[in-house]
Amino acid sequence: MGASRGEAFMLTAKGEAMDFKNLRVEIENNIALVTINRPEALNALNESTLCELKSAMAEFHDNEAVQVVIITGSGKKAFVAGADIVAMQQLSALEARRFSHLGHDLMRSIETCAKPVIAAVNGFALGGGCELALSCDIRIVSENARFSQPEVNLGVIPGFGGTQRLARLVGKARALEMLLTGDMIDAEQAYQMGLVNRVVAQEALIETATEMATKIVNKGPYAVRQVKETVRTGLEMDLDRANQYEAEMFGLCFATLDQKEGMLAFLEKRPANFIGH
Ligand code: DAK
Repeated sequence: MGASRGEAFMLTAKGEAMDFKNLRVEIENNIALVTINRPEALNALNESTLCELKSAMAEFHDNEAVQVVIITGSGKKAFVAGADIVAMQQLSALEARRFSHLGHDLMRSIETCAKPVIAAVNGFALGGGCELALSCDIRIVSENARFSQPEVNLGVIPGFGGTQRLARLVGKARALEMLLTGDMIDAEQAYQMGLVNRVVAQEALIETATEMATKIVNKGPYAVRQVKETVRTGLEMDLDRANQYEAEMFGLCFATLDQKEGMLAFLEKRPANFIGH
């Protein structure tokens, strides 16, 4: 695998080129930086962008050259200004359901991707853009980031999981306030309510996301995968079953060479050389 920064395509684990119309994918030091690139529509998500993101996530899930994914938007104004209203305007009920399923599949593929996914939110994250950020594991945002679920202004409800993930992340009352009023909140408000992890200056956004990604890349890849999987799966269970699940996952770590290497390296006072299994 070998696409480098600046190339508008990536190579799959099988060495095939993946060309994207609406995305830039740059891979360096085991970090994939995905930039949604539809500046003329403030990076709004149309069907082909959703499909391209889904293909990219499927590839990252399997490709060992990618250990962390960062998703951002092109330009300085918008992460993603929503699902594409031009594309949605004429949808029939059946087509809208299909569009919604496509969005749901993408968001779930981000949430269940074996690699951590960081949203680097560089401006408006509205509607589908907010939902995209919500499906990521960590949200680092610039000071000009703005979040809202404005679907009620358009006579619809969120269709990519916003009614569910927002309430799970920030609680029912805060989620309902955003969903019912469609009001926009700024980066600081989003930070205060636990919607985002960190607020940084716009010029420092990708650098901060890359620093965090690098930190994660240097940990044991098997353990990183299991942390994400165990937190996600555990949150969908009651506490007793979740703790049981954690015990199973903890036990499995001791079947890996990474556990032996990690603990030996600590005792030998040297950095660990993890191999990912
Ligand atoms: N879709 C398509 N084009 C968009 C867009 C969007 N979401 N947002 C912006 N654009 C386009 C604008 O139309 C404009 O295009 P031109 O007129 O230049 O051709 C260009 O981007 C620049 O935008 P503005 O001129 O409006 O820029 P401003 O700085 O004045 O305003 C803004 C920026 C982000 C505040 C404004 O553009 C805005 O309010 N945009 C719409 C935001 C929004 O409502 N987003 C939520 C979309 S609804 C479902 C599936 C999914 C969903 C719901 C249901 N089912 C299938 C059931 C999800 C819904 C949404 O995401």
